[in-house]
Amino acid sequence: MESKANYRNIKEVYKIESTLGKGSFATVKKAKHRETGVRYAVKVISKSKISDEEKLAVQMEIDILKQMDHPNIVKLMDVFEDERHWCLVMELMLGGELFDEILLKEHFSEKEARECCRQIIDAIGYCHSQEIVHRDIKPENLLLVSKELGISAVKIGDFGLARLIGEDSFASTTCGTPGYVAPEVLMQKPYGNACDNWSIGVVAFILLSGTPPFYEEDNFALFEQIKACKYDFHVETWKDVSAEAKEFIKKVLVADPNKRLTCN
Ligand code: 3AM
Repeated sequence: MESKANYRNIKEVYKIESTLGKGSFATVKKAKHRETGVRYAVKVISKSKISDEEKLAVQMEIDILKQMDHPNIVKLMDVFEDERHWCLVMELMLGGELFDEILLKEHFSEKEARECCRQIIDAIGYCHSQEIVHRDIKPENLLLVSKELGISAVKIGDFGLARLIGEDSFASTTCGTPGYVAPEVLMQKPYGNACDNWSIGVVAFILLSGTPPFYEEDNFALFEQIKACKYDFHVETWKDVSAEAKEFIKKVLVADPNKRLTCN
């Protein structure tokens, strides 16, 4: 732990401006670098609101983000820490979450969906090459560069559940978000990075059709559907989508992680 005397004060370097949004234990604010005038997003995490275990998770997220250097991953520029907070200075994403764009537009052209998925696949392929598994790919964690570019310029914006795993090692914690979680994660067996590729398949399915592949009000029923890999292409919603796009989905939404397409 750094001594108090070593704490750098974020307000000396950045002018903190409006609030961009709030998460469960973090607030994201807009900030301007006092010397360069460049604007950033600052994620302020209050230490008092989280458990010791969650503090370790934040430290893990920071360590992983510091290591990441990819055009489709929101760049962590700097970290300030004092007794009460962590402040993560990140690239500012002005387009909001892919999630809100999906709610607004319902579905997208195949060209837009392809460009968006290509960028997510590039970013996740990079994570996997660095032995990092993200474990929570979903539209809420995918941020858009600007409103103008829409879904064709996307970056991964949150690494809260990411873990380091080598090629031969596995994670075992059941986590993620119900509709996007891979069958092997639900089966409580050790799993590898292919769980991210499944979630990319779910996102691709939603972008192409405007509907989720797996949906049940009740989580138990939803998990049974996912484990059985039970989804179909409704004729009406998929009628304008190419055979190649459906083929892609069929190769990614595969229950056996060893038979699933990899990012490569
Ligand atoms: O509260 P909402 O959902 O509007 O999109 C993120 C979320 O917005 C936003 O901050 C809120 C809490 O996570 N956010 C996160 N990282 C961001 C970034 N790098 C960001 N907004 C802009 N740039």
